[in-house]
Amino acid sequence: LRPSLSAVSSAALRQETDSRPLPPGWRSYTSPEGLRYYVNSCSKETTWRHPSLLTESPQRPLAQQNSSPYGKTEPLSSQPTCSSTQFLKGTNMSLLSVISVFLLFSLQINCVTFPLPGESPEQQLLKPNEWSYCDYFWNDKKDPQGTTSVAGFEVLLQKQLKGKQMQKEMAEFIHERIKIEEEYAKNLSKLSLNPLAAQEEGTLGEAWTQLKKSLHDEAEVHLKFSSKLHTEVEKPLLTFRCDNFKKDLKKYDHHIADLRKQLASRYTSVEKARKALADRQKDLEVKTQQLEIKLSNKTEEDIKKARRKSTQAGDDLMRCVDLYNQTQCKWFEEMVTTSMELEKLEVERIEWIQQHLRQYTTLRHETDMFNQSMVEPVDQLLQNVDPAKDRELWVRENNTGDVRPVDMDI
Ligand SMILES: *[C@@H]1O[C@H](CO)[C@@H](O)[C@H](O)[C@H]1NC(C)=O
Ligand SMILES: *[C@@H]1O[C@H](CO)[C@@H](O)[C@H](O)[C@H]1NC(C)=O
Ligand SMILES: *[C@@H]1O[C@H](CO)[C@@H](O)[C@H](O)[C@H]1NC(C)=O
Ligand SMILES: *[C@@H]1O[C@H](CO)[C@@H](O)[C@H](O)[C@H]1NC(C)=O
Ligand SMILES: CC(=O)N[C@H]1CO[C@H](CO)[C@@H](O)[C@@H]1O
Repeated sequence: LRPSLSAVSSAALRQETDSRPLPPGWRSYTSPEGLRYYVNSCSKETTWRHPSLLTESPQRPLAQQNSSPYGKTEPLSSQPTCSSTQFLKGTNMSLLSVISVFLLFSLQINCVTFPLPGESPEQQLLKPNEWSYCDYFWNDKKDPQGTTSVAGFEVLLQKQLKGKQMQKEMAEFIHERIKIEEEYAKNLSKLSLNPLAAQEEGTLGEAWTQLKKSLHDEAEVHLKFSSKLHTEVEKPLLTFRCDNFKKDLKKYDHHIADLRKQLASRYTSVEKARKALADRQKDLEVKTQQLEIKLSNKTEEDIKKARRKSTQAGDDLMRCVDLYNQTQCKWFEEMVTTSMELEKLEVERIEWIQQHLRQYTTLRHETDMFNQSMVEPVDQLLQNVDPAKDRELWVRENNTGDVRPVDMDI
């Protein structure tokens, strides 16, 4: 939509050809009707009048992002302005031309108003260099078939739900790991009680006995490992955010979705009001023309009435845009605070999991080291195995006499 001609002051028409140099920060553009208007990219002012004619405009307070309902948030590098329309504030343009420029500069996608690329001052990221959630999910995302679209916020929520699921699956995985360890321990201690070769004797017998005993100790170590895995890894992974997490997400979801719905309904009102204004303006135009060519004997009164109705329609549109604006601003603010909250939650989740997986490797490492103490005695006894000594021992106990036979006397 273009600015309607009737909205442009005649002053603007006169200044169309103004060729005086522009003060610093100002650039001039041409509307589709060929009218010149001016934009100051620093102060974000827009005007139809040559900026050298403007008296210094008062400093406008920018929307401040001071408190978040979800707790402390990081300071944002640039002031979050609700939308491109904010920079129209404080200019001395007529109401209708404000709306016109608002429409000229912007682009509506799914009822959200975005600045036209290249038409308005560059937007700064709220948190530059951080790839923050609050900067990158303003658009809706089309699914691959292009049939339905998902709100950017929805994408963030899906990430949260997936993260929750991954955390649950990791706990399950650790549980399986624990089961292997427990079964292994059970098998080891069962085997250590096995009577096989219990009757081996001597130094070899001692080493063998120690080896069997070591299996039992080893089993203990694995049992300890499995129980530590349970309390120090599995349980924390399982219980992290188990109570209200999904409910909280739903709350965020409903809140943002409600604002979007409100925005859509206000957008519809704007569209209606815009159409009504166009109709009124056309009516006024027709009546004026009719009077001029004396097609009808419409009186001045009729024209006045039509003009009044047109002005009223303009006011209506203004009011609708303002309401739309307010809702979009609210949505914007909630998007920023909530997406930053989700960002914080994700950082916490990742750090929590990292911490507990580290605990896993520490425990695992400890279990590996156990062997020293368990196997060392076995090693020692094996070193002491001495066939000669064993023979001596055995012979001592089981000999059947060392007196050898001699020749028979006659
Ligand atoms: C434990 O022993 C059983 C057979 O008694 C075997 O099927 C299983 O795989 C063993 N488990 C481990 C972890 O060694
Ligand atoms: C002009 O007004 C007169 C009465 O004042 C009426 O009789 C006539 O029909 C009107 N003409 C038109 C074209 O409306
Ligand atoms: C847009 O909204 C802001 C407040 O949310 C308001 O001050 C401004 O005048 C609105 N602009 C229009 C064109 O209604
Ligand atoms: C050897 O002597 C020991 C101790 O007296 C005894 O327990 C063992 O049964 C004997 N072995 C044989 C093969 O007789
Ligand atoms: C898990 C475990 O029992 N590790 C042991 C490994 O062996 C050293 C001594 O060599 C013990 O101090 C550890 O407790």
